[in-house]
Amino acid sequence: MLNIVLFGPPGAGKGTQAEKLLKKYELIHLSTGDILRGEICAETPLGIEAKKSMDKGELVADEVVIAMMEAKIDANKEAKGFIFDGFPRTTAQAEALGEMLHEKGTNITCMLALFVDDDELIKRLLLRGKDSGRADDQDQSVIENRISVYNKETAPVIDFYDTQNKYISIDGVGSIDEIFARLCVAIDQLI
Ligand code: B4P
Repeated sequence: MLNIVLFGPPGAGKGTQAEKLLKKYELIHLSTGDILRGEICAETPLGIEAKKSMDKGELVADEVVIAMMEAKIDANKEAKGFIFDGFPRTTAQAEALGEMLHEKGTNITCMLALFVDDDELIKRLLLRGKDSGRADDQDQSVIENRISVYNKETAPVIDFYDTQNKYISIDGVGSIDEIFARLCVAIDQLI
């Protein structure tokens, strides 16, 4: 199986690139952000609880996200592989994902980490906020909090995969097609 962790700060282009990668490599796209927004839309108890954290730019509790992802992996037993977009976002999530995949006889192939400077991230997210309707994209202080949460809680996940020799850094600035080409070169060297 080809199992990719697509990683990067908020607005780095994870969701954008995941859409293109899943078509080329025939993978199942699991975006925790999209799944959580689906729960909010459906007004489920999980969604109502998650919204409180997401609107402030904070992370949703590890146990909630881990259980949610395990159910999604189990529901896609025939998958050729997965793109994990926005997950894992903490070292605890990375450890749990490793155990889940190990139990299913597979593991993470690589972490592709997109790097984009903070000014560009803020610009992209405010632009998306104009028509996305996402509360977390509309307020610059919430965006800055998301970036700060990323630096504190999420960036350490790089070390987790680096020690396993699975970490690959990718320049996330440029056109969407240029960045896609960089990601494909990295993946094609592994398969
Ligand atoms: P996510 O939905 O994962 O959202 P995101 O990181 O903000 O960005 P995304 O990846 O979707 O956007 P993209 O960069 O593609 O998370 C939202 C919230 O959910 C989190 O803050 C947290 O509260 C919660 N959550 C999610 N996962 C969690 C987890 N595992 N644990 C706990 N909580 C979790 O694109 C951004 C914009 O840039 C777009 O408008 C796009 O068009 C534009 N763009 C993309 N590439 C570009 C390029 N090359 N040039 C110019 N613009 C570009």
